[in-house]
Amino acid sequence: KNIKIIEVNSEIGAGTRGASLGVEAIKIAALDFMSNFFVHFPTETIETENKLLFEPIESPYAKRVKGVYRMYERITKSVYDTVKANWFPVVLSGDHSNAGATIAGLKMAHPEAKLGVIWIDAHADLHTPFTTPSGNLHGMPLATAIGEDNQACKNHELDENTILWWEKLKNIGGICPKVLPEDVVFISLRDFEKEEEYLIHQYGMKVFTTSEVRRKGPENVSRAVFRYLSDCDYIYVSFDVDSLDASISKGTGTPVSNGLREREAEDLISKFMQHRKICCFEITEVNPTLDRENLMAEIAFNILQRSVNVLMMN
Ligand code: DIR
Ligand code: MN
Ligand code: MN
Ligand code: MN
Repeated sequence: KNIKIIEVNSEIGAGTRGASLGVEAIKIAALDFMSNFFVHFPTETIETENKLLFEPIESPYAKRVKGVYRMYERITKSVYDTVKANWFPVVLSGDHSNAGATIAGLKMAHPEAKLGVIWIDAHADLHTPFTTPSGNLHGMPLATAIGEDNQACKNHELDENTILWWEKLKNIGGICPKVLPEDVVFISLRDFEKEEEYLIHQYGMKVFTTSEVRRKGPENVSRAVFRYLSDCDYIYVSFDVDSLDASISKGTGTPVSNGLREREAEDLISKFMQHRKICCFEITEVNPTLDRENLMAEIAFNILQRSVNVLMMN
C-alpha cells in the first residue's frame, strides 16, 4: 500500500486543552528515536479552527460545533481524495471528533460498499447533543457515523441552531448512515454512560473487553473481529490512545484504568493491519501537555511505525 499521512492538529472537540499538539509530539518522539519515518510519506495538513477556543461557546451541548463541522468538511474531502487517488490514508489527529469525518470520507469514496469500523477506545463515543454529559464533540463521532440522535435517552432540550448543526454533521457527504451499528466493533471499551450503554444493547453492538484481548491474544481476537465483520467490504481502524491503560496514558485527556498494555495494542493493531479489507488507520488524542516525558507520543509512534510497516508489506 502507498501511505499518505493526513495531519489534523485540531482539539476543538476535546474537553481538555492540548491535543492539538499531539501530532507534533509524535514527530518529536520519532526524532528522539532517531527515526526518519516522517520523511517517507506525503503529508497533507488540514487547516484547523483552534482559534474558536478563545471565543465564547454557543452550543453548550455541542461545543464549537460549527468549527467541528468545518473540520468535517475538510477532513472528509481529504480522505475522499486520498482514497480516490489510490493512496492509503493514515490519519494523525488531535481529538477524536475528527473520526466522524474520516468515516464520512471513506464512505463517500466507497458509496456502494459496506463499511466496518474497529473502535479501539476506552470510550464508546456514541453520545449525541441530546444525551452528552460534557458537550464535547469527541464523545460523539460514532453517533454521527451511524446517524443516531438517541432521543429515547434525551437529557437536554436543544436550541434550533444546535439541532441544525448536528443534522449537518450526521448528513455530511449526503449519505446517512455511513456505518451500521452492527458493523462497529469496540476494543477495550470500559468507560461509558448509560445513554451509550442503551445504544450498545439496543443495537447489540460488539465489544471485546481488555480482559478478553488479554485472554485470547491478538491473533484470536483479530480473527474473531474479522469473522464478525465478514460481510463488510472495507474496514477502518480508529485508535484512541486512551484505550491504553491509565498507567501509561497520562498523556491523553481522559485516561482510564484497566486498559491495554502497549504490547497488546501494538500486536493487535499490527494484526489488524495485515488484513486486506483495512482501508484506513487513525491515531488520536495524544496530549503532550499532560505528559512529563512524552511517553504517550512515544508509544503512539511505536504503534504507528509498526502498523505502517505492516501496511507497506501488504
Ligand atoms: C464522555 C467522555 N463520554 C463524554 N468521552 C471521551 O464527555 O462524552 N471520549 N473522553 O474520548
Ligand atoms: Mn474516543
Ligand atoms: Mn477515549
Ligand atoms: Mn453484519
